[in-house]
Formats: sequence, C-alpha cells, structure tokens
Amino acid sequence: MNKARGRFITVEGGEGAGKTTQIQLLAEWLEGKGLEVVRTREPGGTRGAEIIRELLLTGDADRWPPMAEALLMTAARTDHVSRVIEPALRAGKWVVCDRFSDSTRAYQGGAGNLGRDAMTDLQKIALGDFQPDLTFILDLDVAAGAARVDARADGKTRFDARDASFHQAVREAFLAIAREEPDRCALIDAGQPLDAVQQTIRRTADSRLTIG
Ligand code: Z5A
Repeated sequence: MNKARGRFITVEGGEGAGKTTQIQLLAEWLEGKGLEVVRTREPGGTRGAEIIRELLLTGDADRWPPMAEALLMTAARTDHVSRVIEPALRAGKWVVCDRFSDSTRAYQGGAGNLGRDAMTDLQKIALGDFQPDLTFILDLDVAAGAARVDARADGKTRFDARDASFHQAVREAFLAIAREEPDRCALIDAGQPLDAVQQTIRRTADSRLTIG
C-alpha cells in the first residue's frame, strides 16, 4: 500500500527569532510521534542550492541588487523542492524547513521594495501551486532579534549587516502575510521564553495537522 503523503511545515521570521532552535525541538517531537522527519533550510538544502547560499550570504551588503537576490533565492528553491522536499513528501516523510517562499516575499518583496505581489507571482512561476501545509511566523521585536544575533559566536551574514529599518520592513511584511493567509500561517510571539514558544508551536501543529 502507498504511504500517505507527508506534510510540509515552514518556519519563518526575522533574524534571531529562534527558527533554528524551534525547528530542532519540533522535529524531535514529531519523531517522538513516530513520524519520519526531514529537516532542511533555505537558501540551501541541496548541493547546488548550498553553493547559491554561499554566494548570497557572503560579501558586501550591496553585492546583489534585490532582483538578483530574488532570482537566486528562487533558483535555489526550485532545486531544493524538486530534489529534496517533493520526493520526501511523496515518500510519506514530514519536511520541516527553516525559511521558504515567504522569506522572498518579506525580504526582497517587502524590505527590498520589489513588492510582495511581484514576489508571489515569481514563486508561482517557479513552483506552481506548491505551498507549505503550515507556516509558523515567529514574530520578534527587531532590537531583540539583533541582540540575540550579536550575542551569538558565529559570523554575521550580508543580511544581518542591514540597518534596523530594513529589518523592521521585513517584520511588517511577515505580519502582513500572517494576516492575509491565516489558514496556512500561524503567528507566534517569539519574545516568549524558548519553552513557551515550543509549546505553542506543538499545540498549533497538533490542532492544524492532527498529529495525535
Ligand atoms: N533570505 C532572504 O532574503 N530571502 C529568502 O528567500 C531566504 C532567505 C530563503 C539567511 O540567513 C538569510 O537569507 C536571512 C534572510 C535571507 N537573513 N537574515 N537576517 P541565515 O540562515 O544565516 O540566518 P537566519 O535565517 O536569519 O536565522 P538566524 O539569524 O540564525 O536566527 P534564528 O534561526 O531565527 O534563531 P536561532 O539561531 O534559533 O536563535 C538565535 C539566538 O537566540 C540563539 O543564541 C538562541 O539560543 C537564542 N534564542 C532562541 N530563542 C530564544 C528565546 N525564545 N529566548 C531567548 N533566546 C532565544
């Protein structure tokens, strides 16, 4: 008998919102429920997309204009979906991804001034109707996110180096996406302690995707 198609969960938000931390805990919980889980990230997730990631995250802040960023992010995404995400879902695995199309809509569309609608159209050209089943948008005050990134030992990316007004525009774009697509998106207050954020994520995943 064919296995039921898996579910695709994405976690979005500004810098330092806690996506990586929460994805680790969510994946462990899902595995504890007997599900096979693939954890992945964007930009990246395949050999080719990781090469594009390196191009996108290193170098001067103005290395790429917003449209070049959008096209590179989307090129990496099409490779990621076709080689990793879609095959895993077809095999019945659950995929949890650190950032996806909403990041292009928020960063390049909102903060980069290309327009969220134009970036939605670009995602449609690249991916057709392919969408996450559930998207968590972790919302955090911009200064609090920057303080968390500053406190971390690892290096900063081209995006971390941008000013507070850029990150505020990203935050507003994510809030707008959550408002416009409440069936797919769940807005989470990422300023809460780590455990409280995770409990909200698990409760929401259970009620929306019936994990049991
Ligand atoms: N980008 C784009 O522009 N367009 C696109 O389409 C895509 C991406 C897909 C990828 O950067 C960059 O690419 C991203 C947007 C752009 N840049 N920005 N900004 P990345 O992958 O290197 O980094 P990131 O995605 O921004 O994640 P991050 O900054 O590394 O943060 P995070 O994953 O959200 O948070 P974390 O690593 O889990 O936590 C950060 C720290 O906070 C850490 O020390 C934790 O222990 C701490 N933490 C986490 N949760 C809490 C709570 N609740 N309380 C207190 N402290 C906490």
